[in-house]
Amino acid sequence: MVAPRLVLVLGDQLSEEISALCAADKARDIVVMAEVAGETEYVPHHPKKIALVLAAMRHFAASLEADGWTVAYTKLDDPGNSGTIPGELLRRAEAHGASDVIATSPGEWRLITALEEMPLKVHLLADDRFIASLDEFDAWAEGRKELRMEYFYRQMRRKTGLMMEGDDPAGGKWNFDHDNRKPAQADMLRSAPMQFTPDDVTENVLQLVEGRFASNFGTLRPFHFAVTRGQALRALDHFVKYLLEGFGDYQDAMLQDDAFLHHSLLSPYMNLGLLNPLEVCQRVEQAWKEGKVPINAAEGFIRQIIGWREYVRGLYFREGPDYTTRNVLGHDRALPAMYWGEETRMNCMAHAIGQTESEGYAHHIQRLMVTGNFALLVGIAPAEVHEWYLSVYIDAFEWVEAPNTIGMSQWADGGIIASKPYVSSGNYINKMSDYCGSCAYSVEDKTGPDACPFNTLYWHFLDRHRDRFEGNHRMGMIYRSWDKMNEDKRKTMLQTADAILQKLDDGETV
Ligand code: FAD
Ligand code: DLZ
Ligand code: SF4
Repeated sequence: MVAPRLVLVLGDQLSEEISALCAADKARDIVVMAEVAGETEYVPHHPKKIALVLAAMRHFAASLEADGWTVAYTKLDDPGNSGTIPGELLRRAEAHGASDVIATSPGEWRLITALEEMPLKVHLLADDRFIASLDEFDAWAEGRKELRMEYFYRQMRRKTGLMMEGDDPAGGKWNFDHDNRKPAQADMLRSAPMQFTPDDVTENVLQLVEGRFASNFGTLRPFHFAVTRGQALRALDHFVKYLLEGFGDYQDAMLQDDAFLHHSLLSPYMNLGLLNPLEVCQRVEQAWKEGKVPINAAEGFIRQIIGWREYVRGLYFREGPDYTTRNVLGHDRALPAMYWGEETRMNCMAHAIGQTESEGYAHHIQRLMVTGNFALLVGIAPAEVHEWYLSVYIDAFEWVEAPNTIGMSQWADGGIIASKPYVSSGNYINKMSDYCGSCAYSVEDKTGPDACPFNTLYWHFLDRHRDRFEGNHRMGMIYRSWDKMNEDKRKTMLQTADAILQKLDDGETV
C-alpha cells in the first residue's frame, strides 16, 4: 500500500480550492487540521477571533469529511495535543507512517520557517487564492522608485477585467474617491451586518474559549459571525443588497452609536478562506451593472480588495521576515493602558477601543485615523502597536495586518507604503465623526489642559521629525503654516504636548 501524505489545512486556509487540497488525493491522503496553543496564544487574541477561527475550522473539517476526505482533527483540549502545528504533523506522521506533507504556504513568516525546518518532506505550495501571485507582484515592483498602490490597482483592474470597458476604466476614471468621504448621520433604518445564531458546534467552541481565554482583552458573547461558507455567502448577499450602496459615500465616516455603518465586515471571511476575493468583487460588479449601486460605491469597494488587499500582501512577502521589526522613526514609548480598555478622556479613543473590545472590529478609519494616528503622534514602539492590532481584530493575520500597521499606519518602514505619514489634528476626526461633541476635551482649543490632545501632539510630531519630513513635497505647506504661527503659540503647544506625553509616561489618564 502506498503511504499516505499529510495535507495541512491551517485555520485561515478554509477553502475547498486551497492548493494543498487540490494537489492531494482524497483516496490516499490524510488532511491534518489542528487547534493548538502555539496559534491561539502567540499573541493574546481577542476571544471572538479565537472562537471564529476554531468554529470555522470545525465546520470546515466536517464538510471535508462529508465530501469523502479523511481528516485527522486535533481539538485544543485533546489530551495528546502537542501544542504546535509542527508537533501535530509529527504526531500524525508517526501514527500513519507518513513522511511527506503537502501544505499551502502560510500567511506568516513565523509559520513558514517552522514548516521549512521540519524533519519531514514538506512541499510548500503557493497560496493562489489571491489575484496576483507573489512573482507577479515582484515583477510589478521591480525597478520602481515608488510602489504606489494606485498603479498596482490599475494592473489588477486590467487583469481581472473588473469594471473595465475594453482597455478603459468604466465611467472614464480609475478612482472615484473624490465623490466619497462624506460624514454620516445617525440612521435608524441603516441595516447592520448579518448575524448568525451559533449552532452546537460553535456553542462548544464558545464554552472552550470562555474557559481558557477569559482573561484576554475582548468580549466573547454575543457571538454572531458566519462560520461556514454558506453563511459567509449570505453575509455577502446581505451587504450587497442593503449596505453597498452607501459604501463609497460613507466609508470614512465614524459614528459613536454605529460600529459598522456601510462597511461589509467581510474581511474575516475572505481572510479565513470562506469567501474568495474575486467572487466578492464580481458580485459587487454585478450589482453595479444591474444599476443597483452607484459607480463610486462599487469602484471604491473593489479597489479595497483587488488594490489594497493584494498590494499589502505582495509587500509583506517582498519585504521579508524582518518587516515587523522596522522602526525608522525610532519610536519607543510603551503602549498606553487605554489600548487595553483602561480609562481615557478622549471620546474618539474610548469609542474606537471600546468597540474593538466588544466587537473585535473597528473600520479602517477608526484603525488608521484614531488609534493608529494617536500611537504614531505619541511615538509608541511600532512592534507594540503591531502586536496590538494582530491581537484585537477578528480579521488580523500578519500578511495583511503588519503592512497596514507597520507601514501604512506607523510609517515605520520609512514610506514604502505611505508617501506621507497618516497623522491629523482633531479637526479631521471632528469632520468625519460625531465623537467630539461629547468629549471631555475641546476640539477647538489648541492650548491648555482641555485642548484636544490630537491638536498639540500633531505639531509636536511634525516638529520633532522636521528633518525627515520637511523635504517631503506633500508636507512642505504644513511646515510653512507651522513656521508662520506666532512663536509663543508654537512654544505653548509644544509644552502642552510634552505635558500629555509626560502623563502617558507616568501612567496617568489622558
Ligand atoms: P470594508 O470597509 O467593507 O472594506 C472591504 C474590504 O476591503 C475589506 O473586507 C478588506 O478585505 C479590504 N480592505 C480594505 N482596506 C484594506 C487594507 N488597507 N488592507 C487590506 N485590505 C483592505 N485588514 C485586515 O483584513 N486584517 C487586518 O489585520 C487589518 N489590520 C489593519 C490595521 C491597521 C492599523 C489598519 C489601518 C488597517 C488594517 N486593515 C486590516 C485594513 C482594514 O482596516 C480592514 O480590512 C477593514 O477595516 C475590514 O473591515 P470590513 O471588511 O468591514 O472592510
Ligand atoms: C489565528 C489562529 C488561531 C487563533 N488558532 C489557530 C489554530 O488553532 N490552528 C490553526 O491551524 N490556525 C490557527 N490560527 C490561524 C494561524 O495563526 C494562521 O494560519 C497563521 O497565523 C498564518 O496566517
Ligand atoms: Fe478625539 Fe479630540 Fe475629538 Fe476628543 S476632541 S473626540 S480627543 S478628536
